[in-house]
Amino acid sequence: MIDRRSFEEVMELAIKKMNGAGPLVRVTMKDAIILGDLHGDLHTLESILEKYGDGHPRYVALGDYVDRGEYQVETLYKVLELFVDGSLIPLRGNHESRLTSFDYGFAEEAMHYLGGDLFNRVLSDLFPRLPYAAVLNDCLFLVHGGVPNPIPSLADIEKLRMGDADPADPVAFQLLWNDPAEIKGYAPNPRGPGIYLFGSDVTESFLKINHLSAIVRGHEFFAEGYELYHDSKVISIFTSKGGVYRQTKPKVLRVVDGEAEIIDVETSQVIKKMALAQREEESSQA
Ligand SMILES: [Mn+2]
Repeated sequence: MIDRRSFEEVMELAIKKMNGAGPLVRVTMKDAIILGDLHGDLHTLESILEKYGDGHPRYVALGDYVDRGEYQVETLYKVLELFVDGSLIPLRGNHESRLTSFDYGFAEEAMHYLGGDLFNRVLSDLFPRLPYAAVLNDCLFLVHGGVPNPIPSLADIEKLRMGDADPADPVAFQLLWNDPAEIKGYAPNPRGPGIYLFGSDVTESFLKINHLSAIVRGHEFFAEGYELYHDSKVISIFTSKGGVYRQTKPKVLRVVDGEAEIIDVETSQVIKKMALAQREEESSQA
């Protein structure tokens, strides 16, 4: 188990590094590995690191590091350590918030291993500094949940206020909480008030106005570790077999050479390969 002082040290370094960074990260990576929800599954994270090594940067993680799994504090610690050394960009998930921490296990584990003061700093100083979304290679939109209602531009997302312990702005909140569905427009999401399901036309418009080719997100559990929505324009990735997710086959998404590959973490098998349309080329040909 990590001692409090080591955790505090890494957290302080991470907070310092996040200071002044905005809600939207723009990043270019030649060979990127994208991780879905980890939920305290340290073993899966470690096996990914073993297989794909480090790089600067190499990984983007879509949030939900804590709650539900067996090693929440250690998983968060590892994520922060990778962020500090420059190999991983951590986004914020809906579980990086006090709205969830007290109901799904993180509060209990963190109070036990870190103590109340440090746990409170995680909630008030660390989680609120995590970015809401990233754009990878000017092509992919990476986010924990999905497209908010009404459809925002990237400029709208860049203007979101950072530092909310619980994202109060409806756009920020929905980026972390919304889910895709095979519908048109928006529908109320059974997850709760202020949360929406977004349809294929929403995805199309969002990608079009922002000149992007696909959305990669986490937030939903699938036993196979992934799901494709909206004609594969929304790729949902799940990377945990911690706690209640024991039966999952965790996946990562590798983005390399203009292709996105869904890879099974345990077998290293490429399950699906998708060409990433270059929006700019398309429009210049039109
Ligand atoms: Mn989630």
